[in-house]
Amino acid sequence: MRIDIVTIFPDFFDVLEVSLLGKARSSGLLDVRVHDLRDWTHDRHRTVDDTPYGGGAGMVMKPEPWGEALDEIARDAASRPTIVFPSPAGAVFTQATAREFSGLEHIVFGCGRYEGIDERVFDYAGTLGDVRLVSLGDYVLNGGEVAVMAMVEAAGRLIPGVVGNPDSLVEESHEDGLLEYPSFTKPSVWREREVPPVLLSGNHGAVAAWRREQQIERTRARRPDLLSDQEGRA
Ligand code: 6GU
Repeated sequence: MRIDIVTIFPDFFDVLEVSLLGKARSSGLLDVRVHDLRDWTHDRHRTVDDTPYGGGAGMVMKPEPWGEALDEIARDAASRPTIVFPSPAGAVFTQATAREFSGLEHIVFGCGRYEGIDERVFDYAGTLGDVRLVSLGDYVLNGGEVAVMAMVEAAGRLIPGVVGNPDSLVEESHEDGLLEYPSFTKPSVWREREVPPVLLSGNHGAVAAWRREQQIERTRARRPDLLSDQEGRA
């Protein structure tokens, strides 16, 4: 899978070199290329923003550097990429989105800063690829960089071969629409706290039933919205 990231803070993505994703990159499963948006400016100050038409606070990212960046990155691509703009005004990113992204051949992420990107860029990007505006959740970040990091990690770990044991992906929170069951390891008693006895029983059926119960109970207590989503699906 190829991922291009366009940002005014390329150093921010240095952390993609470590851990599981770093390994996936060096083994060739993931081809991540980080680009500095200012490389597509032509003035001495490498300007990427300007004041908003109609007035108001803050600055807006100029369309020209974005247009040149997208031309170069998306046009040299073998096929139409998916072009993702992280935005608090986008559709919420979920495990289903991560799964979808993990199956794509080529994703271009465009990280906005300031008060946003000139709206015409999204429309132009649609001539080069499939455009998606995606939000991490209902809160505001200073820019798209942290959101892209989260999306790359969530999607990247679902690429076959990136996570060592594929079984560990199956029983995770959100894969079946429920939160994960609680986990315990040795010792069986720690600071007067006991591991639930059923987990020491050796009865695999009883363990599976208890874990399912725990999943449903925690989801009801912490994320009742997920249970109503499921009823909607049934
Ligand atoms: Cl994707 N971008 C920004 N700037 N803020 C956010 C977000 C994205 N998702 C939640 N808040």
